[in-house]
Amino acid sequence: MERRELARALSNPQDISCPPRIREPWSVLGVTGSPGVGKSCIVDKIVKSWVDEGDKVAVLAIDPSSPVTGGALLGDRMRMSSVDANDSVFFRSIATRNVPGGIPAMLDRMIDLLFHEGWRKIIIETVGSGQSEVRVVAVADRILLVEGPGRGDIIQAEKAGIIELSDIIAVNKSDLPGAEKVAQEIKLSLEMSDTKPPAILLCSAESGDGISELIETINDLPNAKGPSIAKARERLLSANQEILLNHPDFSDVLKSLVADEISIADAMALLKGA
Ligand SMILES: Nc1nc2c(ncn2[C@@H]2O[C@H](COP(=O)(O)OP(=O)(O)OP(=O)(O)O)[C@@H](O)[C@H]2O)c(=O)[nH]1
Ligand SMILES: [Mg+2]
Repeated sequence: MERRELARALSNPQDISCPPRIREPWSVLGVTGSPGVGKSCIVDKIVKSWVDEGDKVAVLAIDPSSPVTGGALLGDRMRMSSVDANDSVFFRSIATRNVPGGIPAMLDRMIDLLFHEGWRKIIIETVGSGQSEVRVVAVADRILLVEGPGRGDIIQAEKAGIIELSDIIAVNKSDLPGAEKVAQEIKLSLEMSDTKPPAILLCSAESGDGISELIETINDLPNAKGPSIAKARERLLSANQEILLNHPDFSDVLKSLVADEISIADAMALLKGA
């Protein structure tokens, strides 16, 4: 498929029909974290490294314009970078407003198509650490959480369950004071958890410190046949949400709820019916 054709197909994800991707070896890396922590800078390094190894890499950036960076797109940076990766890199920004059926379902289809078209490494970058980001990033096979010094977002990520979902946590901006402290805090908070803790690495996308170690750790993440409990849980919840949102009577049921004609239990019964 030509790039233009691929772009067009990705614009209509509801029409995509291709076989589901093979999950082993893993191919989809989710990158999440608060606005401005350096996700795109890190993604940029990962992309370069994978392209150097001969991979074709597709990057899907979910709602990439954040108030912090003023919407500086990864794609722009990549085009300016010294690596001539044009044939091996595919970028796509995805707006998340008004997606019927929810974003995870749409993403899943897009990823299957990209995989089918030979993009064997796919990165999803998503901002934030709320409940909806958890759902989005759970589509990925492996998850990198990016943190930074002086933020205190770690508690938010913890609450939303992102830490539980993460395979690696990178504390970026290690060139700035406070990064070490954040890494220590994360380690401490993980001591309480009963699941296998993710690797925690300090790095600086600015100076390059720790970046090759980070990429090596990502590359060495083991292949697993199925998702972790935490990922499976989020995928199941997404699928359930998709059923509700795609139900032909969804808006009618909403109206009946608003008019106080039915209860939530009635609504659920109606929406499961079809
Ligand atoms: N000092 C320092 N600055 C960094 C580092 N990594 C990224 N930055 C800067 O942090 C800012 C945000 O970087 P991005 O990579 O765009 O961050 P992001 O997490 O993708 O941001 P959003 O997508 O807007 O949420 C930019 O000005 C970068 O130059 C780092 O390791 N050290
Ligand atoms: Mg970004």
